[in-house]
Amino acid sequence: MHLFQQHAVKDLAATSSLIPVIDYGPYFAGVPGALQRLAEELRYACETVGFFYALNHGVAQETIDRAFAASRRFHGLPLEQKLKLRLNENNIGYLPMNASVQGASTVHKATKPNQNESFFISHDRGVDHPDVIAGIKLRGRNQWPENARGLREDMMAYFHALNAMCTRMLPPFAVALDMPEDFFGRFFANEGHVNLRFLHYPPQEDMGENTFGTAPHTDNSFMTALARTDVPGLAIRLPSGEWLPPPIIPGTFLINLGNMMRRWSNDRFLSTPHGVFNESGTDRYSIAYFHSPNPDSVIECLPSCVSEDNPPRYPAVVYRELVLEFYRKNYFHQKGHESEAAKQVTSPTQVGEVEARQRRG
Ligand SMILES: O=C(O)CCC(=O)C(=O)O
Ligand SMILES: [Fe+2]
Repeated sequence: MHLFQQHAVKDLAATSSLIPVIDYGPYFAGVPGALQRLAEELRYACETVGFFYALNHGVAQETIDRAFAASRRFHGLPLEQKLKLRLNENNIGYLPMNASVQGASTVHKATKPNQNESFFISHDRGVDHPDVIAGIKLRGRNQWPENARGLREDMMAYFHALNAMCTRMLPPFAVALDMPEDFFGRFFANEGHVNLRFLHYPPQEDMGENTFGTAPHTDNSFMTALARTDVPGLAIRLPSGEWLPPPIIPGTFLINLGNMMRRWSNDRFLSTPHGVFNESGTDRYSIAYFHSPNPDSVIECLPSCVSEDNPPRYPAVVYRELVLEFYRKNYFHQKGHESEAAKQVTSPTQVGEVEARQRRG
């Protein structure tokens, strides 16, 4: 029995309703008073569970469908072609199976590599982008497969739609934290640190209790917007310690807060643990969009979240440092990565072997 089963919620229907459905429609339409009402609902969701469903988010279903189709096309490419795009030092490109571990996570001690393959993209910078020319860390270029018609367009259309959605969602978060509504915007100026991750979980072969599609973790982002299909696998850890598989609600994104929101809010907002175990017997696809501040941002606990009795729990820090530390702990290819899980995967061919086994299955 794996962790999500051992500590499963007892009453699924009752606990599922703990994750609020938040309607962004009135706020996006500019209805007077909607920002304040939305901020109150958000505050409650962020303080009690750290996950919520966003309804009337403004992203066209067709854009989402095309992104899933593009992801399937990408993951259907021959492994050799995908391996040419292997994740680089900025964590952009293709992450094969067995090449990451939730090493930064304090939620659960992961000892086995993650059983998912992923394709990561960010802002589609050209060769002449000043940050590319200057070789600034975390400000590089995307890696695209050759001869994959329409893939770049469909993935970038989704990227831009989600970037616009999350940008519009910043003011209610600021108001929920008793800050001026334009507070967060400046930290996302000049291209925030944004990662779009197309995940594929082949049917999990190893059902061992410590083998996960994605081991339990918290995100390092400010916020994450997750798109899923109806194949289950995701579980989130409620403050009670019980694990809940959040139901799919059509027409919504499942949004969670990451460690940056927790840090900024001095632990007032939750960065809730979650993970994936794909026991569906079929392929699972999901798309995680991580919205985070510009890497140069200095993150310092908000004045509205500290007081004499509640001093800052975190020192001010440049966001880039936190990202690089997170990457080092989680990804085998990063310089300085050391984990027991990485030692189990000794040769690059093993990646291919696992892949071939899954294809057969
Ligand atoms: O695949 C999912 O449903 C969740 C993925 C996730 O948590 C992540 O990539 O951080
Ligand atoms: Fe996550």
